[in-house]
Amino acid sequence: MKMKRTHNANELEKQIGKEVVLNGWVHDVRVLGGINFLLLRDRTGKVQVTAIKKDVSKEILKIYEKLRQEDVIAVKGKVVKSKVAKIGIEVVPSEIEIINKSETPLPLDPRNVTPANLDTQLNWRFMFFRTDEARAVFKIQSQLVNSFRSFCLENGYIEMQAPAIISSASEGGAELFEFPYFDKKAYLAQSPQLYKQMGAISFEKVFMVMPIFRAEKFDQPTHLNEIRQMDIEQGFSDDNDAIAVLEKAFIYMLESVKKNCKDELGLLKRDLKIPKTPLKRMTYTHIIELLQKAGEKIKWGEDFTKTQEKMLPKLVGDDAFFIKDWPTEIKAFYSMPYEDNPKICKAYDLVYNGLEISSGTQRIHIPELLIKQLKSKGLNPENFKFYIDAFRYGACPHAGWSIGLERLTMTVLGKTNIREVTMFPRDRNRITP
Ligand code: AMO
Repeated sequence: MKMKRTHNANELEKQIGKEVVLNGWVHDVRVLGGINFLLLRDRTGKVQVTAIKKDVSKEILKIYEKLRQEDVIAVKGKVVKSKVAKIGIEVVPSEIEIINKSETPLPLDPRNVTPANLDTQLNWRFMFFRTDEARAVFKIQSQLVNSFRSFCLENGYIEMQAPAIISSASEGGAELFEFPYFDKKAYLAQSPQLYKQMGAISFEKVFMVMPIFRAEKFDQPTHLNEIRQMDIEQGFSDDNDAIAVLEKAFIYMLESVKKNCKDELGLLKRDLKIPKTPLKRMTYTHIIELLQKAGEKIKWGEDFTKTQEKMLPKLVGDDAFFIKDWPTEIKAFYSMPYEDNPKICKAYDLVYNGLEISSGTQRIHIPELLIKQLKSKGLNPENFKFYIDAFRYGACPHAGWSIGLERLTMTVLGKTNIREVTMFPRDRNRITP
């Protein structure tokens, strides 16, 4: 590579009349004879490089003939004002270097002239990343993760690093990926649950972002076998304290996307509305009544189907709301039951645009109660000894929650399949690329 970039495509406005070097890809090329165009793309945008036959060397014209979409190039040239180019600026080339040729035909057209179907997008992920749409989706996802981190750091949480190799289930036995670990069995973490609790009873306020793994066999547009969870856990807190923090974090993240990703939202034609706070706190029992009134066949004690979840915004009258006080039987073993009615527990979900994007509970910090709950779920307390014992030495009451990054991205962008907003989705049928 002879010519190193001096400017990005979006930095040319102040360079009119000057010579620059651009590095990037051939997004499009048109050789018309008298006048030849190429559209150079880099991570900041696209700029037209125009060669009029009478103004440029023969060599440049020969290179235009050779250029193909997605070739990697360097262009040296003068920045000039343009009446035809979209951004009002173009570059007249004095030298073009082909750094690396692309093969043809392309498996997918990054110009999106004919959009590829989802399977092709997933098979050719790196090529799909070159489309404007992918850039917008994943910039917004990056903003969501980073705003979660900023929220936590601004509010005094410590970032924890929880293990991905674990020795016992953290959410229930059925969905574990098991693998041999020297002379023992080990599992891929279903969540950082047990570890964030041990963090919170010592550091008080912790957060983490980590991949988690679920061996769920079904094939749903809302489920993957590997996702990223954004978790918080905090001491001296009950369910209502944790719900209040979840509300703040959620709104903070949406506002951050709205403020910092205007162009990306525009490109995706997404009018992101920030839900009004306080969000409604509905009880599980109330939601069951609403569903039953709407003609759904669901009994108290059952979880909602995804179709029923989709009906909820209309029934509740809001895009985002909490559902709290769930039946203890359908929530994880660590959920704190109400003292006066142990049939329900201090658990909560955040539903946004008809999908559960986050859930959490106040935790059981009393060892004997924890042992009882583990047994009632058919789990062996022996396998959880290190965790139960952690609550024997001054464990403060604590609560927390987890937001699924992919589900949040999906609902923020109004996408219908979680794979669209996952860089390299892992499901039952896909472990490549
Ligand atoms: P839960 O299992 O509800 O709770 O997960 C929390 C959030 O993670 C996301 N999520 C998923 N997204 C896509 N595909 C999946 N298979 C999948 N599984 C989970 C969802 C969900 O709301 N430890 C508790 C949280 C806590 O109590 O702090 C837990 O993991 O967005």
